[in-house]
Amino acid sequence: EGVGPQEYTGLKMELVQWGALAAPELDAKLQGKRVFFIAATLRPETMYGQTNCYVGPQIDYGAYEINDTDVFICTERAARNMAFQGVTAERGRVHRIAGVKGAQLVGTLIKAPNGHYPEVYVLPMETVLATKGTGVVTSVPSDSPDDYATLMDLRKKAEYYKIDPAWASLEPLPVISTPGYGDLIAPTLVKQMKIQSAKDKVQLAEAKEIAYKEGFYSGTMLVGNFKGLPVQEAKNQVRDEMMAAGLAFAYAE
Ligand code: A2H
Repeated sequence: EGVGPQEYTGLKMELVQWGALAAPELDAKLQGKRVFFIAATLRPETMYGQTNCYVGPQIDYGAYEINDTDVFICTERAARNMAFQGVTAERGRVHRIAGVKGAQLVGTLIKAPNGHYPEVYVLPMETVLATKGTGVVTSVPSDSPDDYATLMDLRKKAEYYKIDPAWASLEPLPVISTPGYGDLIAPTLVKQMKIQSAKDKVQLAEAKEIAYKEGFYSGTMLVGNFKGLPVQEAKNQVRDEMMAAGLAFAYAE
């Protein structure tokens, strides 16, 4: 972060089935549309390892009409940015079909593009910022310490977080190997640094920094079409491949 725009990959996670708290209202309002949750990521090469997706339970989201067929679920802020980045049919125009709180989206089943697990559930994450990206964060617990710590919290206290334990049951998968931290860098760091929960902000920030640098500079792909390649080479190739397949698009802010 700092100078210049941040280049995200906007991942199109297609709706499979609304959770009980969003259906039947959204079902009715979005009938006949293709609906996508849009996750903003800086690590497109890790998408093979998605196990779930996160939204902020207190955050306001909307269903935005993008063109004749497609509707995106994200924050209003992100929808406006996209409308000026050539994502919408009509430049600058944002039409909100429905509003929805993050908490209502929890339990929704969506597709995970490029994921080994083809479908994943939407789960709550308290630390999602409404002011960054799309407000939707796809979860890769193998490579993101934040994603892993939150997943462990959710598993420990499923009832408190009002989730079905089955929604958080997919296991982290090896995606990238690094010399210093093996095949599952995020779980390894969380254990080594004795991080207890997603509330351990200072240690998690440090773990995030290590995982990002180590993964980028020393990581090797373990899966996918660029298996065996250094992450530094694979990253943009995976991104280009996903964009060409219509699974993702460029999103900057
Ligand atoms: B990353 P930066 Cl595997 N609130 O994607 C909190 N976090 C958000 C967010 C928001 N509104 N929007 C995006 N993010 C997350 C993958 C990943 C990410 C891995 C490892 C590290 C990592 C899978 N989650 O990010 O502050 C998204 O998670 C660590 C840098 O704009 C996005 O990339 O630099 C990243 O944070 C963007 O963070």
